[in-house]
Amino acid sequence: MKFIKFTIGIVLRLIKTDRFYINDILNVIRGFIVVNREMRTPLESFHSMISLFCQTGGRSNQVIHKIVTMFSSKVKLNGFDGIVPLKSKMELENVIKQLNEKGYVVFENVLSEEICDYLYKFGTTTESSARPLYSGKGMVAKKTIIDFNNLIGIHYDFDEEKLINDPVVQSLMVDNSLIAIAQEYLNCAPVSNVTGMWWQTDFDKNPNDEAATMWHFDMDHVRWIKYFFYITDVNTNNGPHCFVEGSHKPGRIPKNLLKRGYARISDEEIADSFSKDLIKEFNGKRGTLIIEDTIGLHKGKHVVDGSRLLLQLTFSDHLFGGNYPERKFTKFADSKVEEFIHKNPKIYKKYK
Ligand SMILES: O=C(O)CCC(=O)C(=O)O
Ligand SMILES: [Fe+2]
Repeated sequence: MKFIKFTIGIVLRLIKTDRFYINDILNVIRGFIVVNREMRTPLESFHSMISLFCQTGGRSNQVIHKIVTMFSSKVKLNGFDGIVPLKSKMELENVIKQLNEKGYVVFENVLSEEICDYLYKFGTTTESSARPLYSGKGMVAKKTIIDFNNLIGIHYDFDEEKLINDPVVQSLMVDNSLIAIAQEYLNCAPVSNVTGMWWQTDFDKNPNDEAATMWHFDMDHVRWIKYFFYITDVNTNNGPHCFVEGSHKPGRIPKNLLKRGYARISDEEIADSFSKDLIKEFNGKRGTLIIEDTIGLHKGKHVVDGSRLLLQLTFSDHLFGGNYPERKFTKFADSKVEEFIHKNPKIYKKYK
């Protein structure tokens, strides 16, 4: 009942305020029809979701998400044993509580030394795309194995298809604890979405908006959660991930920042808008996991000395959102992973 009242309130507000809203709402509805049929979101629908977000201070995503959860029941999991040390249901609930309140939770030593070594080796021996951000947009990324003595970009991106077919990354993608947290936080079946791993380097001395080294909120899906794993030790100089505590909640991002739309925001603007104690910088050893709702304001701090390797997994509430290239599992880590993926098409529907 509370939800129905809340939804009607929001819808009335949207309709009352501006005719433009109605177009956006219709575009989003059309987008859901198309994405359910074709696994592809029309660009106007995606833009309308972002526009509604900015105009309603994030409340529109809450409403759309509530509706999504009505059509996507949780999956049945075999407990929540996994890489995140959750000993009881209460510990799981505490993680969700902190995510709801603060927008992030940090766990140290989540990845073992062996896994960190393995992923570091992957990161130093596999080709990645070095984006030549320094010379402007439109330049083509160069495929290369990173050479720390001869850097050619501040951001080296690994191929997603390669990552999802790597046995270690795949085992994380099916990890019970990660899926349980995503499912409880999103309150629906979590959909495995963008997986990424990249180097951030000190190649360029200035913060760069394309490399996510400036403050921003993500808006690729309706609701989602991201897992950031540090694969190298991270200190204040080599690109710690940063987040504004509580900024994931509707209404918390100031209107003057939202008015600019889906744009990058400077340190000064953040300092002017939020008290110092809310601006978090996560320094941590390799193996650290940051779980975060990146609908809130965040950035990877600009690297001034050294480099950082980070692995990221995303779970969203729906495929509605930005369109990404099709991905395919071409091999499986082992028969258990394969069975889990096949038994849970709701989670892995993005993949062929
Ligand atoms: O590099 C980082 O720490 C932030 C990356 C980011 O903004 C994202 O993955 O959404
Ligand atoms: Fe981001």
